[in-house]
Amino acid sequence: MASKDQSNFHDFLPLMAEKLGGDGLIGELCNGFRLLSDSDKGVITFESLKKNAACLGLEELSDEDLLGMLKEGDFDGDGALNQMEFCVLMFRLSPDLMGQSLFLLEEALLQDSNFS
Ligand SMILES: [Ca+2]
Repeated sequence: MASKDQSNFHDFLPLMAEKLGGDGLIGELCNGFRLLSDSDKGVITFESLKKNAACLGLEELSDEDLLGMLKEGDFDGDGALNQMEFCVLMFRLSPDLMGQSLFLLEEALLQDSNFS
């Protein structure tokens, strides 16, 4: 994993949350999802993640890290991350943020009744 002086999305999220507030953060996460996803399929696949990770400054992550992210976030087991899986994963990867903004995440989850 990245060492302390490299920018890392784990560390980046709480800062974003502070700056943007909850709604802004969800918006940013959705933007992140759009950047990373396969525009044809509308989900994040390993291929789209690998291709687009550099856009988010994640080029330091190895194939193994990327696959780990996918596995970790993939709740329904289809091998890809949909938008809500991605947002949940980002929150889970960032425990500090989780504490601050859990209610916002729950709100977002409630709004997406298709999420199961
Ligand atoms: Ca999935």
